[in-house]
Amino acid sequence: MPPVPVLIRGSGQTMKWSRSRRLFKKAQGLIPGGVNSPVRAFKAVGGNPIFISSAKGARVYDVDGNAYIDYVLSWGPMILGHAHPRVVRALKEASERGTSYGAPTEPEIRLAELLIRAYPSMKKVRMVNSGTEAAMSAIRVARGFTGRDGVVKFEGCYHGHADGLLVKAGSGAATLGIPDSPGVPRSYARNTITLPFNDIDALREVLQREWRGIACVIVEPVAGNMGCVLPRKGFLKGLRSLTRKYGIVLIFDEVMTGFRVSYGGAQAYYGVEPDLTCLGKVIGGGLPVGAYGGREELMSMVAPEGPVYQAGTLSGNPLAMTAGIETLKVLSRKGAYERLEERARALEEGLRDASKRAGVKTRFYRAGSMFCTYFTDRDVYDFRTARLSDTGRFARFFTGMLKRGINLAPSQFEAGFISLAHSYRDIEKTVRAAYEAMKQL
Ligand code: KE4
Repeated sequence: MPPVPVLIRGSGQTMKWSRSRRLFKKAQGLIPGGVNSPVRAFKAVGGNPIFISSAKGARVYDVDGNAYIDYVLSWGPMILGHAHPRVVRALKEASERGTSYGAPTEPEIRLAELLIRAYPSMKKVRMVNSGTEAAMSAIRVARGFTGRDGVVKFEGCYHGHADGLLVKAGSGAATLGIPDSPGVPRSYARNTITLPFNDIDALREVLQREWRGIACVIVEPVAGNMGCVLPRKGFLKGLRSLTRKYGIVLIFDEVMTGFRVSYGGAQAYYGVEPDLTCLGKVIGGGLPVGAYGGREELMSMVAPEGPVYQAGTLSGNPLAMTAGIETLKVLSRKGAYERLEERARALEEGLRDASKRAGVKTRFYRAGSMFCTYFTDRDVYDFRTARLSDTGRFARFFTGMLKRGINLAPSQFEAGFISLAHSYRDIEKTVRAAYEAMKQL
């Protein structure tokens, strides 16, 4: 049993973080930046990250005994809430049968069936161990299938850290990418064209000129890595018709939106079918997982059926499959998404009202149970407009919420998430904390 956590102490003034501070100092001597993924280091919001010791339902508990209502949810996977009894029980039973065999297992078939049933655009699916692997592999399949090298992505969309995707828009009309990180060879970056999200005219113009060299267009159908940016009416349908016209593979990166914006992801939510889909997060129930799948003629390219090589020691790991299967079984129950929608709507209405009463200009965007509050008085529809948000104000808001026992994503350019475990009381507490934190901005 996790340590019995101390309840949220008052309005937050008594919140102590001394053990987290000590652990962070120690971690920094052993792990780059003290974390195993950069955003966790709180660099965008200042201060030291809180070290989590346990989690249950809608709450996480830090090593100093503080409790927080959690809207990070491990960056999306914990849609049932933390340590769901059904998932924990199944994992315990599975781990007693061994944790990995390096051989095919029945749970891989069961999860593949659940994914293919939920995503009719996927006729076959391959399990991998992260969203990065899913996106990297899907792009390789698109290149193998088309014999072309070029990739089009959109500014502010993140598809994992494969070299060819750590690319920013080239200067001027060239549009050819330039590396967005040291270590990415220019030769890789040159194959990637980066365009503004939601700008279908820019895509039309580039494809008219460059289509012969473009293997795929990859997009987050709802962009969750620059906050939460919704596709404009016609954008996704425009991607679909332009890519079809030029024989270009359309890849929906639904690592975040899959089973999040609806059980069938953004493609069901917006009614646009891609050629390949990347999944992750929710489908592993909190264990390392990714998947990519799509049209038969594309997926039959994948080794050992076809010539496009891709492999993984722990791909289809029985524990990750088990956690994923149990998570999707709970999500497929009648009323699950209505419950998520009701709570997400209550949070949206509450936060909009809190910012109005506090006299703070914000823009709130939501797709299903993923959302973002920007500190700006202008509409946000791409990376340029997202960056107009006052990140200093966001940082102060983030800290004010943390002190009041609310754990938000430590960056203005991340999405927040709600789980089935969040109660109306949790939402009320969150809205009250938001009003108090905004008043102090
Ligand atoms: P991973 O390799 O982190 O499993 O997945 C990469 C990825 C791919 N596609 C989308 C749409 C994603 O959102 C992600 C990862 N999301 C971030 C959150 N912004 C993970 C958090 C982190 O990097 O620590």
